[in-house]
Amino acid sequence: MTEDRRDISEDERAQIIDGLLAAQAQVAPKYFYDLAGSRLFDVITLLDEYYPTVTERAVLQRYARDIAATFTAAAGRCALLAEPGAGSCEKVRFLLPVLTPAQYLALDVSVDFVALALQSLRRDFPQVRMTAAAADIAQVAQPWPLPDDEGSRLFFYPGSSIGNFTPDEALALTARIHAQCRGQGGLLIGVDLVKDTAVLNAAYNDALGVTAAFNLNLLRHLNRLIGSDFRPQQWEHLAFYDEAAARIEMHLRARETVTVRWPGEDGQASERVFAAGETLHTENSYKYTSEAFEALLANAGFAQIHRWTDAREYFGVFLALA
Ligand code: AVJ
Repeated sequence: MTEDRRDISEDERAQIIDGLLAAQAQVAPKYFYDLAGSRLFDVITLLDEYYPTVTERAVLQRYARDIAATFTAAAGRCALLAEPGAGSCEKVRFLLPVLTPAQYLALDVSVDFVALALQSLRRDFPQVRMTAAAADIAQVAQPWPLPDDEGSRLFFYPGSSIGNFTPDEALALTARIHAQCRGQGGLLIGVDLVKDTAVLNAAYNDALGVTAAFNLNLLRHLNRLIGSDFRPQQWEHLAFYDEAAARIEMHLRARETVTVRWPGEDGQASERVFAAGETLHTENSYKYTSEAFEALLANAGFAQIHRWTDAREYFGVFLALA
């Protein structure tokens, strides 16, 4: 792929600018993922310090058969396997051979990227009908583009992407998924678990500085999206675990006084001054205890919850049945 431009709507532009002007400046973590950002995230998943991806993969690989059998026993044959934020569609490869759904639907903000991934997935699993559709599941007002299928649905949400939502938002999202199960089927979701603070801090402060580059790359993406003039060298990566909130916070901290400008419309602010040390909050990554996440799923309406983890209990894979 040579192009990584995604035009944003007036709404999204206004949201970004509101965030830059807020007392605690902030930007939504979805803007990490331009082409360079997606590549940098792929490198993060290969780092020694970043345990979530390898750990989840190991759990899925080891227990896929068990997970599929548990689902099928409760819900019958899977008619639709739907994956929000499917991206490269790599993790679903563990499920497809054992779950054998009639249909696989990959949802993502970037359909082009997913459509490409589906090409090779189709070759490996020709018996499954596969479609890609555009959806930003963070937009609560937008309906998901689900087919008018019948039978049981399994929603697959791996990668602990749920950690980017606040616990209240996570509850609303899983309740919405529960409703979309229509009383049968379920949700298979990967969640990063609370653990030793040093392990968590290391995962977001890697020795090679890849996470720092990933964080800083956001500024270049913003420059392209809204025409701002952020200079990455004026900012530094900051990531820390807040035990009370059970979340990693990522920020970009101004190394000096920084004035950021962007083309404004009449009467609207078109710059923000950051004092030295002031930050732009770029991400929250919530961690859960198994008990807390099971309680959240139960509150979302799910009747039965199963859990698989690694030996260190670093990462949880939860199957919540409607
Ligand atoms: C893709 C949201 C699961 O929170 O660990 C990795 C993103 N940020 N390193 C995470 C991320 C910094 C990641 N998620």
